[in-house]
Amino acid sequence: MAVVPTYNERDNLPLLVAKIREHAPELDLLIVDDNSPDGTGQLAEELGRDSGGRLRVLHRASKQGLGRAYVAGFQQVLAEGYDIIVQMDADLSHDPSFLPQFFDRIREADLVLGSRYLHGIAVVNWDFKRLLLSKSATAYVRLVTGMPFTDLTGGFKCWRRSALEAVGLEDVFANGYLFQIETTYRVWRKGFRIAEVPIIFFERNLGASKMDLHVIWEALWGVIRLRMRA
Ligand SMILES: Nc1nc2c(ncn2[C@@H]2O[C@H](COP(=O)(O)OP(=O)(O)O)[C@@H](O)[C@H]2O)c(=O)[nH]1
Ligand SMILES: [Mg+2]
Repeated sequence: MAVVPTYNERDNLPLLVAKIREHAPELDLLIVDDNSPDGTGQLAEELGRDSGGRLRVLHRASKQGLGRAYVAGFQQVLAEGYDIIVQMDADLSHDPSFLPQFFDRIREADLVLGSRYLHGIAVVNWDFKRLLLSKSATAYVRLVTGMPFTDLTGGFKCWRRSALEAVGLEDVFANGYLFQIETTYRVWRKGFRIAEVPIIFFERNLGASKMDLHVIWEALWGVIRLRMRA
């Protein structure tokens, strides 16, 4: 099962679904749409009708952020009984051609993180400033939390059910990049097996990013808050 949050991703969603079908034909999809003004939710419904039950949509009333969308989506797929759960963005930054590597690694791990920095730097279409921000963020998180991973703000991950249950989704407070850090931290602290696979991250070509300065502040303070609660 893959959980994919969307907000105004009309141009990207059909391409994403086609690529997932190509690289992971068995994968079910749950689109979590926050009532996108551009009609992504209705488009997802249409894609779902052609999918033979493979693609479903969770409609939410309003935009409440990435973290809240994931919490709702994860809770639904856990209740439905799925054992392997992928999370990925809808904007094609996360290329479905990497999915087989996640499925391979999850056989001996509880959580697999897609990393842009496992072998050098694998990001396409980022300027130096953006890269520096991302690299510094991971360095900062490693320093504060002690987690040893090479990319801690990425959102391309694969969970084993037991690990996702152990996150304690109802207690997750983060919503932006911190959401990615917090969920990994919560299972790392409990001793779950975490592996990394190399991915190439492609900055979106279509649509607009929803991340803003607030999200960076949330992450800066939030990491310290995470550490203090531990
Ligand atoms: N449902 C929902 N999805 C969101 C929200 N904010 C971002 N997303 C989705 O989360 C994914 C990552 O967001 P994006 O804006 O591309 O973040 P960036 O890659 O860090 O610039 C995309 O698929 C977005 O459509 C939100 O408030 N609600
Ligand atoms: Mg993006």
